[in-house]
Amino acid sequence: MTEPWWKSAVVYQIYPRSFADTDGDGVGDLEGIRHRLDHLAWLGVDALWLSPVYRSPMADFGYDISDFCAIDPLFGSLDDFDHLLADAHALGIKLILDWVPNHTSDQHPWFVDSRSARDAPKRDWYVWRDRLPGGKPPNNWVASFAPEPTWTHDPTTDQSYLHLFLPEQPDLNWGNPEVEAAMHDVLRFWLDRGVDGFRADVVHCIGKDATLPDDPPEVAGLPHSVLHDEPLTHDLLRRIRTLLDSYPGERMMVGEVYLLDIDRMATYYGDGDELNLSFNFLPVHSPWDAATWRDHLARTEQALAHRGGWPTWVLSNHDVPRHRTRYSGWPNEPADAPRTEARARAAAVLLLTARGTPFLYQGEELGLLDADVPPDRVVDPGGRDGCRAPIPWSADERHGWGAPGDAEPWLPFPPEAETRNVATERADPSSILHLYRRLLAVRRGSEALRLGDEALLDAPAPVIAFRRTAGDDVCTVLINTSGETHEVSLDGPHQVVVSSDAVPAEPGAYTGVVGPDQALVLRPA
Ligand code: TEU
Repeated sequence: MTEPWWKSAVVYQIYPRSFADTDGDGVGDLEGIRHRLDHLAWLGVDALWLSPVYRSPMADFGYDISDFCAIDPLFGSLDDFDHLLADAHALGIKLILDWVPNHTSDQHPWFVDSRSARDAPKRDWYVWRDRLPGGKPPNNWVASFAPEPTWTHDPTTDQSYLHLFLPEQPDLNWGNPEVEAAMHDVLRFWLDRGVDGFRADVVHCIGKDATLPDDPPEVAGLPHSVLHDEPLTHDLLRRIRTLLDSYPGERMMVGEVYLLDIDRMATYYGDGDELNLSFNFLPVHSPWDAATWRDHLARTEQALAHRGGWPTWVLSNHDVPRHRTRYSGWPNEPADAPRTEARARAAAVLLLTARGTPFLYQGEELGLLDADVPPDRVVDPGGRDGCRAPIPWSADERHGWGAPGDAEPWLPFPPEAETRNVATERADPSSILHLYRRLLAVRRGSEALRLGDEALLDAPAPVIAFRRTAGDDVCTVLINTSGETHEVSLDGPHQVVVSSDAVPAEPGAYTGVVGPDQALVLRPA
């Protein structure tokens, strides 16, 4: 049986504002992505996920959508989108879109109608409640980004509306069948255009118990979005899955299920009839430490195996500091110390060899650190600007962003952009960019790495060791998270296929040790 494409694919997340700009306004656009497809094909990724490009007032940089079926003029037009999709497909690259089902912009015509009167046709498309006595919000839920109630009182109708995120992002009421039908129509609109699937934003939040019960006091300070876990959502997901499966070509959905509990997250795969994939965010919030990662590998297998669920792995995205930044900061260690790059390289080996679908975030293949964003350039209400800095394409001062006289990019560049940019790293076979490319090529050529079983091996405490097996194809992976050399004895002689810190010359023999911050992919000799 052939496995669906999304099990063996490597997905590359594009944050369009910061990827590549063609019109000189300092904000990336769809044409920018299209012009760089050759580079992504050279790198060897299988699929792209685009963060939202829909019409939006940009209160949350596109996650507040005022028209789900239009491209924001900042990014281009529907024609540009069709052109991008066709060119990506011509290169054999799939394309998935971000779908934001939990909320709209407060400027969306649906919400404009909803807030206009208590008997407005779309009143019930959103979640409206009376305040409690004393003017208190209807429940104790806490919004993301700021520790504020998830409720904003609207004087026009003297009721409050629910928003798990910004007040500019009112939550839809999926309990209303008209909302469900309208959001299915949005999926169909893009499926009919040919997209290969969706990354579904906070999709675990869409089903809501109409009584909206308080969060328990012991967790009541946490954003409600990381706690929300309602049975109703599973019914909604099954119907979404039926819709996706009614299209030819293995259309898929990966859910952003932001529950920091792998067993609860795993329930969103249903019995193979809900999400195709779900992000696993625990590792994103973990240190670079072998014991922790062995636990993630083992627990992920346990949680998903009995459901036939397929794991996902992610180290960075547009919501958290980049992993090279997170893995630095050891006492007295500056963020750009040599070890931080070595760790980022070792982490790339882990990300691209663990069993499951890896998601790369644009720029991690360059080893980027977060940008240092001075207070007068902060734009995100969630404090996430650092990881959203523009991609440096070249060594010159503008790094590929417009011509002299054009607008400055919307955020400052990351550190070291004179050397840590696409052109410079492409010219240097020892760069981390070339390491990612080698790993992607080895992965593509190995059934074991793409789809094989995974077994943890015994190794010294600071070394993560596992074996991937598919028939005769066997790959052993050793990842040293420490600054010391460790011996790891294997069953028989092995060849080094990829070393995180070296340019591959002739494949060398494994010497029985893994060096400081080094990761190795090995095959039996
Ligand atoms: O993020 C959801 C989310 O809950 C976190 O990533 C969030 O940053 C964290 O909880 C802060 O409290 C998704 C998108 O990825 C993010 O960019 C959007 O801002 C958010 O949904 C709202 O659409």
